Amino acid sequence: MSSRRDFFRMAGIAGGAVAASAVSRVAMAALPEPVIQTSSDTMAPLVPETGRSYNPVVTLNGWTLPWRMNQGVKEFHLVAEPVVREMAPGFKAHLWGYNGQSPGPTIEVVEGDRVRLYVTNRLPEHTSIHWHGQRLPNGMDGVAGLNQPAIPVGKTYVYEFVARRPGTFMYHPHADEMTQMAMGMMGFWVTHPKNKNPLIDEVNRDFCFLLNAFDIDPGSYTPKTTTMLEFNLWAWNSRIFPGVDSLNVRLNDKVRIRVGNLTMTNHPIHLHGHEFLVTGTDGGPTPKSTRWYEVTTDVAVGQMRQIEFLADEEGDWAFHCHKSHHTMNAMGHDVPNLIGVDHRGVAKKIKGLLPEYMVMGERGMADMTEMEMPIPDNTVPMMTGEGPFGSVEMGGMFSVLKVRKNQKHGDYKDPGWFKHPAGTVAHEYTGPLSEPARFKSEGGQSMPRAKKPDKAVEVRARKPTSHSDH
Ligand SMILES: [Cu+2]
Repeated sequence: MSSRRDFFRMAGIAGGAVAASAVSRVAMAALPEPVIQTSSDTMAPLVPETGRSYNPVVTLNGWTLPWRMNQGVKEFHLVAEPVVREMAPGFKAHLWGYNGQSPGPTIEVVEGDRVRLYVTNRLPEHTSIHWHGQRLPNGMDGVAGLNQPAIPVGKTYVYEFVARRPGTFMYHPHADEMTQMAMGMMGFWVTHPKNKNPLIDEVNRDFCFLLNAFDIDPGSYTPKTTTMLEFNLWAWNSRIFPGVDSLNVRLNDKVRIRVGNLTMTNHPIHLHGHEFLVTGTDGGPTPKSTRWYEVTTDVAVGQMRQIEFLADEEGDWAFHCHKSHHTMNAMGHDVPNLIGVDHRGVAKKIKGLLPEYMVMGERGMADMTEMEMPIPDNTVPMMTGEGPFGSVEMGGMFSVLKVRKNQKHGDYKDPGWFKHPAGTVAHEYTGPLSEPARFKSEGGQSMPRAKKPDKAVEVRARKPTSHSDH
């Protein structure tokens, strides 16, 4: 476990003083120096040095913001600013965020803590922060125009409230939200319970991340902020697979994963190999009588969900959004389904004119992952990620839960690929094959049509060429 000092070193902190013109001399003296983080790595959990102790969370491809204790008040300093986020290796996006990253740092406090948050605006336009899900005085709720004036460019505002209930929360602007959230402004907030809470179990691993989405044209760097549904990058904490770190745990660890959704559609989050309970929602811990086991839970827009399970099956288990378009990167949608279409004649003619022309799609899209197709600078292939058995054919909202017998307590390092025991991997069958037996119809329609169509119509499944929802 690393100390807070180690954390500072690892994080490569480059604290920047707030511009003197932005704040008065008195406020300047009172401001804690902002901590800036420029790496998109998953940082070690921030073990609290001051205040009540708790078991800290691990933010996937993110970090927790250190605080200053000032006469019993936990003081944080968030800086809203343009940032460069590496969304996947070799792919950098120009986003807006907090303290050097999008999403901003996770804020961790304990139920009952008095919290003071300084927010400095280094964006080119005004902003505000809404503390999503918190009980707080109305004037601290952060809706610009309704609860407070927007924070002007260059100014610092102060929010102060008591973290009244334990649970999973988020923060995001409530000023020009469409632009600012599409640009990546958001962060996670965890309030740990003060005392032993009968509805909140102790866990060995506690992970958190936000679901977010961007529309960035291949070859460009800045998201299109007017997009409502047709996003092309579906991200966890502004990272897309294979850029999303794996969740590494020890066999028989009790694991909690907290997810918040700040996209504009729902995400059914699915875990392989284990059943989980939803132990918390936006409103806090769920009553035990309402919990049941499942392997997929839908996280609707603006919601938070906490899932918990015992990691008692060794291996590399896929963990992803179950909407198949959300496990893809930068894809076009105006593509007809070409399965079953024979291109050979036309391909030959086109190749005469365009020697680079390639046929794709007539056997499905899997070929895409094997093709050495030239892609524009600064983007990622649509489906990618090399596993131990070849291409994983995934992108976007996808990661891997790695359960290992020899993963040490508190060790979050990637253990590499699972070594399957002999005889436990699906493999080719090479024995004799018999003719398939066909079933004969036994039942009948309960309400047959009065008039039968003249001839049978055969329908082939084909995706529509454009669609407005996922
Ligand atoms: Cu999804």
